[in-house]
Amino acid sequence: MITLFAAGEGFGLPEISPYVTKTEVQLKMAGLPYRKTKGSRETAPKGQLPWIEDAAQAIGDSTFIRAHIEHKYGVDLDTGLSGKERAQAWAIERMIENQLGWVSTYFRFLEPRNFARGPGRWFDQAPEHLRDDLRKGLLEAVATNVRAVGVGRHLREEVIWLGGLSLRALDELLEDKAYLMRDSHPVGVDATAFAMLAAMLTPFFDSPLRDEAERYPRLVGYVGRMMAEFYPAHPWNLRQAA
Ligand SMILES: N[C@@H](CCC(=O)N[C@@H](CS)C(=O)NCC(=O)O)C(=O)O
Repeated sequence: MITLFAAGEGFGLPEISPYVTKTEVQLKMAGLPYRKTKGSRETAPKGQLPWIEDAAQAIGDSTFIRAHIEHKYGVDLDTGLSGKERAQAWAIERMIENQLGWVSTYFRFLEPRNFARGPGRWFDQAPEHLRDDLRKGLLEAVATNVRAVGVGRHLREEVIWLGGLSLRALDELLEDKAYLMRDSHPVGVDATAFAMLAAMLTPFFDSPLRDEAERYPRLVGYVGRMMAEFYPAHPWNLRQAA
């Protein structure tokens, strides 16, 4: 059976990492049995989560994991899509991961209140004399990455604006359909979009990006729909129903 190495539940989400969420939803879409366990970046093949182990084969990175499961198990997560639609789905996924993901990281890590409430707590169980250095090290590493991809070079207001452009694009692409590419069923990119939008919409973090996302009821409804479908037992669904 496939083992999915994950970050685990947290931050009001079924899974802290949007990339793990993407992979988990894609495993569910493929109907493949898997077991999920907490993974560490230190043992991950590419130094990041998610990674999977499948019959002694270790595969890192959500996109390579998708390619592996589609190839090995003869699954097509974009079934029914034309070549052009597959290209569009890929472009949408790149926007989400390579742009919106960094904007989301900016607000999750670089807003001091959110860091203190979220990622800063990961070291609560570490020896007390190491905690501050561990927190500082993580923050510096993430800030370096966010700056390296360009997002961290902008003013906070500009980062909000950039995130808003992608949210508006997603809303326009979704239109009144149930899912991004098809009204009838979700495809591979829906796992990515759901994962990143849920990470932004979680009420756990107070963020101007969440405010931006909440301006799009169609996106909020979409996340609720995907959550109900793929994580029916998660408390998010009770909130939606209330
Ligand atoms: N391209 C990767 C991105 C994965 C990723 O950014 N994972 C984060 C967790 S959300 C991580 O492990 N970060 C630690 C690091 O980069 O050192 C994928 O699609 O799997």
